[in-house]
Amino acid sequence: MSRLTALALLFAAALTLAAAAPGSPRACHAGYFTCANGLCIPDALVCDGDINCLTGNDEKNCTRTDDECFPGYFLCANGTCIPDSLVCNGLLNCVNGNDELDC
Ligand SMILES: [Ca+2]
Ligand SMILES: [Ca+2]
Repeated sequence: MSRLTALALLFAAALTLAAAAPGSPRACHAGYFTCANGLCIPDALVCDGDINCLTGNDEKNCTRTDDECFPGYFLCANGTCIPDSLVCNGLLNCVNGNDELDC
């Protein structure tokens, strides 16, 4: 590899790094979630069932696992929560129907 090629590669790498820094969304402090409009809300308000970001994106892409449904709610296999009263009621309320399994 010639010295010129090495310099060109270094220059390209520097450009790539520089391009990644600006334009990235403004980060909130640790423990805070960044709303799409740049507002910061405490992590505890993310996926709590109430919309706290004006944009509502704190309640989007909420993938719940295990026992993360509110008390009195059943966790579907796709991560949504349905009221316990809908479990084993003869109707499929979870997308994949797992509320009607093991009845
Ligand atoms: Ca929320
Ligand atoms: Ca059901």
